[in-house]
Amino acid sequence: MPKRPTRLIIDTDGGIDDALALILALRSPEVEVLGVSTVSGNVRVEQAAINVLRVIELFDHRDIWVAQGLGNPLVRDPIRATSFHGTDGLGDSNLPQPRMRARKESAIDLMIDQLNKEKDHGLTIVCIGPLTNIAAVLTHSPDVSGRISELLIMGGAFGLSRYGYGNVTPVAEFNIYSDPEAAKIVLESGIRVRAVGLDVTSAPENWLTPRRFATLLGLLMVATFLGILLGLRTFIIRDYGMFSYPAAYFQRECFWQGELPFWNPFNHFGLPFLAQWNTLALYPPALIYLLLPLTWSLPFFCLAHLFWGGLGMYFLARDWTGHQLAAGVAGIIFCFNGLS
Ligand SMILES: [Ca+2]
Repeated sequence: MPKRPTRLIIDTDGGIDDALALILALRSPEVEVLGVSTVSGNVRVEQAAINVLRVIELFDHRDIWVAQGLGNPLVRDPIRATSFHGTDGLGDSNLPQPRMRARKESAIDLMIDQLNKEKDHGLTIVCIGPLTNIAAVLTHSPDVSGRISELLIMGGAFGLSRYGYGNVTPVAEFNIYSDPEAAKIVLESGIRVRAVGLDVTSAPENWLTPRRFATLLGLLMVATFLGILLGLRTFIIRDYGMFSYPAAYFQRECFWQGELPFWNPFNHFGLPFLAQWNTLALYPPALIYLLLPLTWSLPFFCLAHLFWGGLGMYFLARDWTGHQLAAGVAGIIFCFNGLS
């Protein structure tokens, strides 16, 4: 007999990742979404409801109830993440405004009603925003906690993996940081909680395997440097021909006249990014172009510099991904990026 889909309520603060989670749940045969409650967090609670309705209408799931929960954390002032999620919370995606409306009842009451109806199997509640709403449910109606079969939380940073550090402060993750008092109520309530923290959600192997990473970088290289790979273009155009040669010439002359040109604006022709070349005179291998004829010492210096940079990127990427191929592609890309 096919397994009965897990019935769940999603509690969300309306950000981009929340929309993706909602879409995944709507499209998954393993779960049945009964309702979506919104909470203050990434965006205001009203905007979160609008965002949920936009997604639900897009996927034609008008049977699911949507209701607003609490508009502020239990004790503190809200913090938002619109700089990350866009002013509308959905990356300013311009999805059409919804025709459906959120339910008039509070999401807290609807969740309590829904849980009271679930005498046999219990419901799973998935919280992907701050835990304000669920804390309010447990405070107003503690007896419903027995009808929550599982509470799944996307939140926290538990230091269990090398990625388990905070994204608001070094130790605090956004959802927990937004309403720590609510988190305390929920985590101490005794209900079965499974928390998926940044330890898991930030670990690159969970979203991009080294093989996919290498494939993406490889495709990027082909797309970006097609002309160079086909021999139709040379890469030594801008940095070498237009900027670095005159800058190096200027540096070399200064050097031989006993001056280090760090603050001399003539050395970067009024182009602030070229100021980086100033400090190159301090880089030990730079001695080669300061001491020897520029026509061959500067290209040699540039290529060696990129080679060492690429090698550094290789070791860094190998350390990050533990994957030789991905690290090799990253190293080559780094060199190409510097060459262009
Ligand atoms: Ca969220």
